[in-house]
Amino acid sequence: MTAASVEPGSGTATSHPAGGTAGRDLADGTAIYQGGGIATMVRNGEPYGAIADGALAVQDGRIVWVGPRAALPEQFAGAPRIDLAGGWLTPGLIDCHTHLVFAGERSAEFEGRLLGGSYEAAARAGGGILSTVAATRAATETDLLATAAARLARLRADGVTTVEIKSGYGLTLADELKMLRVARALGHGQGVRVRTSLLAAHATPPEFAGRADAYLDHIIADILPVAVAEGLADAVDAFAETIAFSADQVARLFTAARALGLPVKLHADQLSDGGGAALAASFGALSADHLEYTSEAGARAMSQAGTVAVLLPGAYATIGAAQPPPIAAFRAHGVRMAVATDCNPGSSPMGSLLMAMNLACSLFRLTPEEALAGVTREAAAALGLAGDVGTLEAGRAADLTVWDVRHPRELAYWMGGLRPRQVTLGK
Ligand code: DI6
Ligand code: FE
Repeated sequence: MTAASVEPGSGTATSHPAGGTAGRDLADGTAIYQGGGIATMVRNGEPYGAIADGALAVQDGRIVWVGPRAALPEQFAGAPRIDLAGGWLTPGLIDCHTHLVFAGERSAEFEGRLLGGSYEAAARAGGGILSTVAATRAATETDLLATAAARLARLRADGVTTVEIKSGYGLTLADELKMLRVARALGHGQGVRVRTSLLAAHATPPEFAGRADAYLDHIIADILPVAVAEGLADAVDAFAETIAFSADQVARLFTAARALGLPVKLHADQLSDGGGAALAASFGALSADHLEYTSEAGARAMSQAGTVAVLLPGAYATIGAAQPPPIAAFRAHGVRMAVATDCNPGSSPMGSLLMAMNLACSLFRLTPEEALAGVTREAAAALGLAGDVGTLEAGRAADLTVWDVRHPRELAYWMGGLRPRQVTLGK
């Protein structure tokens, strides 16, 4: 671990307790975390980038120094201390794939699958995504904000400080913008960074039934440019699948997105191998997500493009998928792996990123270190935020989570019930 320092700033770091002891109000904007371990998640050869007896200095919401406590520079001698009390400090967690804004719920579909139905059959019968579209169109912005805020609060109580939120249950200009405005509003005042993705290409809406290409034209001509002009979309996403959009259609959308300067991401190879991973890679996508059916060639293409594999064990478990993503191929080709909740009412009604970590280990055989990297360093990369969050290094935002655990592997080990002692959003 290289220790580094920068010029002191001024201002106040905000602390947002998630139950337990509140963070100190840092009147002069400076504080030193010490008295425990620091899982920096920096790739420095140490598991978890760990510093067993570490110190981390925060000024004005940014990390300005990290290293062994014994090496803390003299300039911090008088700064207030925050005692880790033998616990561990990690980066704030990042949920890099959610559909957090939606109305209604689909427990009947869940029950139907357990009585013998399938996810695709429900979608083809007009249920599935389109039933949530109907409910979301009918909901007011106020109602959507209230229900999504409650879901976000649960994620935050898990230690999440950055969350990606997709549209995709509106599928008209007005309703997609409504969803994105709600997502943006969630980023104000709840102590969480929000990144938005326009997922208008999630399903073909009823008005365009049988005319997916015409709907694609509408997205490209009417929805995408307005979402960009209004500053509501940080990325463009699509669902490439036999029950959704073809590779050619996705390519058309991605070409338009890239022309407007937006990065892309893709729901790829979730239910079948449609070459989605390689398609995403060919557009330099930030991430390709799901990937249960991705081929070896797809993994290789992702590695070459630097496209992050976002693993979604909640959807895998809920749908009862036939095979897990090709983790061995991702490892062999050096593909970066993130882990997320995919929180949505159909395939992954999951309200805990810690649970997603646990399932990624149990169901996909990720190591606990890979799982923690998957919700910190690699999740940041999946959102294009790698320089700012996801690791504990000088110059990064002081998004910090304090855990009463003896080892960082415990974050993936407990099946529910673990909560951080303190969650802080930096600047
Ligand atoms: N794949 C998923 O897992 C979610 N969207 C997608 O493209 C599911 C969305 C839903 O079923 O409502
Ligand atoms: Fe999804």
